Amino acid sequence: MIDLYTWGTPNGRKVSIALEEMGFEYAVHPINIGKDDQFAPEFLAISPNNKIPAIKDGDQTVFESGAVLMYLARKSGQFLPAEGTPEYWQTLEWLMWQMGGYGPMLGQAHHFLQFNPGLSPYAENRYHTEAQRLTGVLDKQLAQSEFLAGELSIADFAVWPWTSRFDFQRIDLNNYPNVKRWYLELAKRPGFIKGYDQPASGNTIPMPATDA
Ligand SMILES: N[C@@H](CCC(=O)N[C@@H](CS)C(=O)NCC(=O)O)C(=O)O
Repeated sequence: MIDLYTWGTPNGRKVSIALEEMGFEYAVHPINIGKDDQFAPEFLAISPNNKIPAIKDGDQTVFESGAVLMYLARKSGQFLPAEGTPEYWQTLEWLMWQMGGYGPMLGQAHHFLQFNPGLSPYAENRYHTEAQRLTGVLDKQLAQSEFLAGELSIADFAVWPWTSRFDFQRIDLNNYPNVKRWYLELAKRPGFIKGYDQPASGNTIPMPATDA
């Protein structure tokens, strides 16, 4: 049994989706980041940067969602191709792209466009432009590949939950047909549906507007 410390955010959902898709049994420990649970000493002992998600597997703790996804892929032997193959490196490229760019930039887009609109036109423009650029990069990759790195992988688990916040980013997925195709295909999977709603509170996957 793996202990998952999480909240209903894109970074948290990456790991609950992975746990579902890999078929692990896990216990969810909600860390309400709106109520500062992430600063509790018991949680900081597992995740010293006071952020979800983190896991505990026996004596092993892992924080940082990219590291958690790699840990789970290795433990399950799934969703990360054999080490050293071109597909392995391609999976890590897109995982690092998410961890270093897509996630952090979209996180800022959420702050300025969704939570603090009107306060900083410069920041709103900067992060909206970056959200559009990054979604364009994703669209180009998905035009030539069903999933980010050939087969379904931890790279898709990392990126998809961020794409699902397209409304916060003021992104119309109809303008990115390959992203929309990939997003909707994954949204049908039971592992994504259940993993999206962790901690369980009745959250359903957002659907893009239908084409006019
Ligand atoms: N690089 C980290 C980012 C994690 C992160 O930003 N988590 C947010 C929720 S999505 C959080 O816990 N925020 C609480 C805080 O900053 O105090 C990861 O990928 O695990």
